[in-house]
Amino acid sequence: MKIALVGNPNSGKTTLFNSITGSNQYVGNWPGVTVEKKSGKLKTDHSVEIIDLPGIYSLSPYSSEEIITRDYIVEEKPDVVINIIDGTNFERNLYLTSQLSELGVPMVLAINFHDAMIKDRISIDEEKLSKILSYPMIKISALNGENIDKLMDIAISLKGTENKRIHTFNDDIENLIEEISKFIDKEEKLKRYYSIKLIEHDDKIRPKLNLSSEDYKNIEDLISKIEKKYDDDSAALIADSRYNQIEQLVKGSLVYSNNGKSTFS
Ligand code: GDP
Ligand code: K
Ligand code: MG
Repeated sequence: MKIALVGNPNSGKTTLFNSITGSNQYVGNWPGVTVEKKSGKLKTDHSVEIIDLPGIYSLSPYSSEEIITRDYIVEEKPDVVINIIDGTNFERNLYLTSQLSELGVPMVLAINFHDAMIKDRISIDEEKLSKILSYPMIKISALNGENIDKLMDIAISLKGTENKRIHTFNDDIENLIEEISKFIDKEEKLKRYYSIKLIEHDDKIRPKLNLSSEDYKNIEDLISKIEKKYDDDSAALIADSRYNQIEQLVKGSLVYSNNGKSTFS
């Protein structure tokens, strides 16, 4: 099976990758670009391939790293994604998590830098969070190996499970996604992803869809209606909605404690 490591730059992907693959590594380049491609075999089970994907902040196509990562997940379909999160920058890292959850791949959230979180007295209410996020979640330290074996056990156990998405937009945008999905001839669980990409005016997605210029005109008409109603650009509507949800989520579940007592279990 294939497990892909996905996360923001400097969230600890390569540290984790090195720790779980040891010397069983292959380094190359992604086709057509000079971005490094790293894969390897899990030390404890050689039938598990690990892919260290380029670090990214979002799945919007601003860089070749972002395009490589999203194309890999959508087209190569790893069995499981480990989303590595820098626990000391939790809120910022969750933006990518929100986007990743649209890709239809089972996912576990590895909240890394647990050692640094303890030092900084940052506590995350996992129970509250996992109710809303509906993903398994585990605090790890890629640097000192804490909970790495448990993380890999969880990841392996997720193969073949249903992926749940995190985010629900307001009714107008959900209806828009639904309407645009009807134009998209892709497997059911990816229609939503492509539909959101079209709403974001992500042109890099166009070659992957078989849409006529008439389709595009109809889609654009649907998008314009919502843009007029909210007097905002459609990509901004999508991004703002994600940021707002994450802000609410973090408000109720992230605790910065400086009273000298750690609240970790
Ligand atoms: P990547 O960009 O996601 O591949 O991140 P790296 O694995 O290169 O890690 C970035 C930096 O964070 C390096 O200096 C690592 O040593 C450090 N790092 C990674 N994981 C941890 C951790 O769990 N705790 C601490 N304290 N540092 C870490
Ligand atoms: K790095
Ligand atoms: Mg790296």
